[in-house]
Amino acid sequence: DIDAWYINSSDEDQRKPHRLEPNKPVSLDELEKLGVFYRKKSLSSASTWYNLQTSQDGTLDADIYESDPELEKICKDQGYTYMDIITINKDALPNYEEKLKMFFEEHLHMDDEIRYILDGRAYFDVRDKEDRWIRIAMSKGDLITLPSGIYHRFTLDETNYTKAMRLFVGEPVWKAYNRPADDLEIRKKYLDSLH
Ligand code: KMT
Ligand code: NI
Repeated sequence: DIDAWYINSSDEDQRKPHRLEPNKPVSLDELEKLGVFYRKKSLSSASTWYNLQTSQDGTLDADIYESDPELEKICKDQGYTYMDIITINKDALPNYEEKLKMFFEEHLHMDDEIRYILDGRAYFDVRDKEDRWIRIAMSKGDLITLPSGIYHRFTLDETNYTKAMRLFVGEPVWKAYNRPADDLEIRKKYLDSLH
């Protein structure tokens, strides 16, 4: 019921699932221990949500994001004061190829990366404690928070299209620090938070 798995390191197209054989799924619990907040729209029931850090169980609806009381509540509770929308496909995004390449470079940020998928699909990859890649499948209605200091990357899947809301506490800072960024205080802080 959760779409996360360890990936192989083959050089094949980054947009492919890259599952191990046999598949090695990753649970919500394991993601939570990495500080990854993943609010997954249930595959089986539109009104059921798996939720990590809070006990909210309301229903987000990506079709009414402009006036969704549940989204408003999350923003209020979490202090998200900024939001914008990025459409990632060839026609909609200027410098498409270049940006996709940037997104797929392993990096970290000084702030949490918060994304709410409004349409389409995509993958976020995060490093676990042993430095292995975990791939998290995102689709319409899913919300994810990657903690500041975690190494991660982003890619479209084979459908080549996603539309995502980017949320931020305060003024957005998009700067990415490509790996290695181990000397940054935020990286040390993140590693400390793991135990
Ligand atoms: C990032 O910093 O990894 C991104 O912004 C990914 C693309 S936004 C869906
Ligand atoms: Ni990022």
